[in-house]
Amino acid sequence: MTEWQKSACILCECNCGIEVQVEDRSLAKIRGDKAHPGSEGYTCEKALRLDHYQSRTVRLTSPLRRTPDGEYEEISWDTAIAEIATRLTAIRDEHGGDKIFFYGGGGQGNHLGATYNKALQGAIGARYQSNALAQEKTGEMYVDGRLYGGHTKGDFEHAEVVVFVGKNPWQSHSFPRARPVLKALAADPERAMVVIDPRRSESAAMADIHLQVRPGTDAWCLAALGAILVQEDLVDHAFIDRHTSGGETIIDTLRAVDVADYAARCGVEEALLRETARRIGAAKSVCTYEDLGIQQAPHSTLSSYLNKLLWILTGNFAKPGAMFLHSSFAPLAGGAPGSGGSRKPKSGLDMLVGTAKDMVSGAVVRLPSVLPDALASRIGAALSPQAAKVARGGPGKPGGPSRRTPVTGARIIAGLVPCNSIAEEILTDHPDRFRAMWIDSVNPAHSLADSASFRAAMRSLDLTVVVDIAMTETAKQADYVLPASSQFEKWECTFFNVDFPRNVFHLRKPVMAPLTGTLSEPEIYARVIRALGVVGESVLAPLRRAARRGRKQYAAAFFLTVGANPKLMPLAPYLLRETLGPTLPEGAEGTASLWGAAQLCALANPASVRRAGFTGSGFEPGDKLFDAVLCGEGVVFTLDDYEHAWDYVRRPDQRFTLDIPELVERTRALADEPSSWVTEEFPFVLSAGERRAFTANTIIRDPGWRRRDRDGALRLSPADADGLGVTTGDTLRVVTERGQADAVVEVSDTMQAGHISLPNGLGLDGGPGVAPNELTSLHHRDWLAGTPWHKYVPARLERIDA
Ligand SMILES: Nc1nc2c(c(=O)[nH]1)N[C@H]1C(S)=C(S)[C@@H](COP(=O)(O)OP(=O)(O)OC[C@H]3O[C@@H](n4cnc5c(=O)[nH]c(N)nc54)[C@H](O)[C@@H]3O)O[C@H]1N2
Ligand SMILES: Nc1nc2c(c(=O)[nH]1)N[C@H]1C(S)=C(S)[C@@H](COP(=O)(O)OP(=O)(O)OC[C@H]3O[C@@H](n4cnc5c(=O)[nH]c(N)nc54)[C@H](O)[C@@H]3O)O[C@H]1N2
Ligand code: SF4
Ligand SMILES: [Mo]
Repeated sequence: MTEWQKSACILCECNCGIEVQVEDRSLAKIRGDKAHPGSEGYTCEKALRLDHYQSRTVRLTSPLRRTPDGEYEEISWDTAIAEIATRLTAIRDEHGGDKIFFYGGGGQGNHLGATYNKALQGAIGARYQSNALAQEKTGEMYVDGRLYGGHTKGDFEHAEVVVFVGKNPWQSHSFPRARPVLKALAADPERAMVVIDPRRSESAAMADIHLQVRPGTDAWCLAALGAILVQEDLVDHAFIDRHTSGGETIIDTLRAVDVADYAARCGVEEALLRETARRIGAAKSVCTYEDLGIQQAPHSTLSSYLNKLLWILTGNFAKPGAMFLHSSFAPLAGGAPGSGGSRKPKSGLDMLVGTAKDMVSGAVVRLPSVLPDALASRIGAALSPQAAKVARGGPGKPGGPSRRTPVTGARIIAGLVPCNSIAEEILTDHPDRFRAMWIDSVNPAHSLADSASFRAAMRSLDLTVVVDIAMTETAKQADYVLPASSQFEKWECTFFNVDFPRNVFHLRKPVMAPLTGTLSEPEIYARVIRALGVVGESVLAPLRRAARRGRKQYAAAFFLTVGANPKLMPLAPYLLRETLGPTLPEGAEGTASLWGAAQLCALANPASVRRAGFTGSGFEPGDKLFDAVLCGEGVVFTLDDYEHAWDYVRRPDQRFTLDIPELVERTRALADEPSSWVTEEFPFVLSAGERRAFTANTIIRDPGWRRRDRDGALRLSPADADGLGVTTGDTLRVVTERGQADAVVEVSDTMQAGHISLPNGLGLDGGPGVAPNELTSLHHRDWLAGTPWHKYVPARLERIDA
């Protein structure tokens, strides 16, 4: 009998807990894990086909080096690491470490390696990075940062009214046990589900109210809903007075909106908009979920703002069924959400160093005798001036510092370069252009707008390194390809921990040995950083000795070492891997960075972590939390009550800051702006990249995994099909300003005339379907966040026989 081993699904950010039986390196049996505190046994149909990822993927088994004739040759790990380290060093010395750009670092299921990716950035002096969040979520992050300084989510399970904006949770999930929660919502006559989507998606088909907007017009729809709330006085004035500031200008702006005109602009009956706003205004609890339908469409950031105003104006926060801010185990992006109250860490480490310093100055622990004198004296110096201050960075500047990219001056949000700007920052002879790119756990030559430009950008760089399990579209452009162990062959986790009042973190154990020739990311990064030779034995040896004496000694030694030498801070995960790692179970060395994350989490959310059962003083709660997650099961790491959501607001006055001048101004301007961007040449709106039953970005490359829609059909309305004289099964050519592709047609009455849709993640290795970003352009992007208009690509359709 093979045993059931615990793991998680890696196909979307829900990371549902699963149990698997392994036979012959295959995931022979898979079932939902009933004991998992987040998913409680639930999975969708995709998880049951994860073996297509594990054993039906053509895996990389050796580091590869590109030869001058464009082929790839196998080289040893030692050669690969040595050559890459030499070339990174040379580029840093000639152009500066900030010219080495980092893209990715983790996917839907794997963020452990990202901690070490960050350490490599620190080791080489990189300053610019990005990942997929900067082509979907940075607009929302900008608004969140300005409003309250954290990430919000909704209590869908208990809400009376749920509003999905450009979100199809039946297929894309994004919250625990999505389908049972949606079914319960739909079945209950006392509750209501509202879906805003130009398409009658699976979720829209179950909804009580479907606002079938014209594509790209959500800003008008949401502004009209807000306007009705204001004009019909459905606003929760007590909430606005008590919990917000600066609301007057946006409320006045909404009062002036011509609802009838905006209804006409977005193509929804005014009466239906009024019914919707009244339902929202009357409900005991409302929560919303916005996703790609607005985040990858025109006015994306503005729509995020207007969407959030709906639940803010009606006081739907910090109560059952409403919106909440939440803790996080570790931040997902720079300056990201998730620490309680005013104790906003400048960076995680600053804060922990502060605690170590507080502990030492408060004589809670004594300076470890194992530290050499020289180090001890530097610590002494570091201790004196601002010991306590470091621990409390105070409330964040709204929206974070306004950093810009070096060549095009694009706005950097949450530390991420906008994805559509990356190729532009490279394909130039500007002296500040990037010279090298490190790419891990992502497939940007497939997933970023305008694939042709991204390929050209990769080829023009002095060095590109790709870390992946497979020879992807991106790997095929790289100078070096490094083979990673799969997510079932190593310790893994994600930082998609966004729940409340119970938040769950799941560190997974490997369920089988690594495939021969592959390495885990923590090991790959440790080897590269070692080869760079940036940290000497004089730092590492004392920490190793401290680790052998126990966690308390180690904690003090570690944080004081880092505190005394701030240059080591960015390397902290590496230091942990090299010094605490050896004391962990064999093969688990790479989990050492999570000890640091657990410490930060415990320190940032002291009461919530204590309520979750991790008690004690100083570094004890963090230690206990780390030991708990090492068991390999989902762990509730923070426990709150609904009103504690206020503790996560990062404002000195704990109020929401409603006035975001540039967005208020643009809200006002909507009255006179165009609400359609198609042309005579490209009259259709193509949504390039819909989530369907069997899509999962490009995580599973074997087309055989799709039970339905194998070819990834081009969906279009019966009216358009008639107009073109095509029927299901025919092939049409989709032409955009950037490219063209042939696609198999599916006539579908879920589509409105003029709107066509292709799925995401197809067209791999010459297999079935269209690679959507062969059709998208860089300049179609949000005016504020630079996020792409993947859902709004002007296109035309041509008959192939014509
Ligand atoms: N099955 C599956 N699930 C996934 C993924 C996957 O690849 N496959 N990927 C995961 C990831 S990375 C993400 S980010 C999420 C994304 O999850 P979603 O955002 O739910 O996914 P999409 O299907 O891309 O887009 C949602 C809806 O936006 C609608 N839409 C298109 N244009 C507009 C518009 O102008 N306005 C409005 N209001 N709606 C519009 C589409 O019709 C679609 O129904 O899904 C996650 N879950
Ligand atoms: N046109 C269009 N473009 C889109 C979208 C859209 O809707 N339309 N959606 C966008 C969205 S929301 C997202 S999130 C992105 C997703 O796009 P990307 O962020 O590029 O991510 P994936 O396509 O999921 O690629 C994941 C990669 O990780 C690799 N991998 C799997 N396991 C491991 C591992 O353990 N280690 C390593 N090193 N690699 C591993 C896989 O082989 C794969 O190459 O696409 C975006 N692009
Ligand atoms: S694809 Fe997402 S919702 Fe489905 S089982 Fe996997 S993690 Fe859960
Ligand atoms: Mo995504």
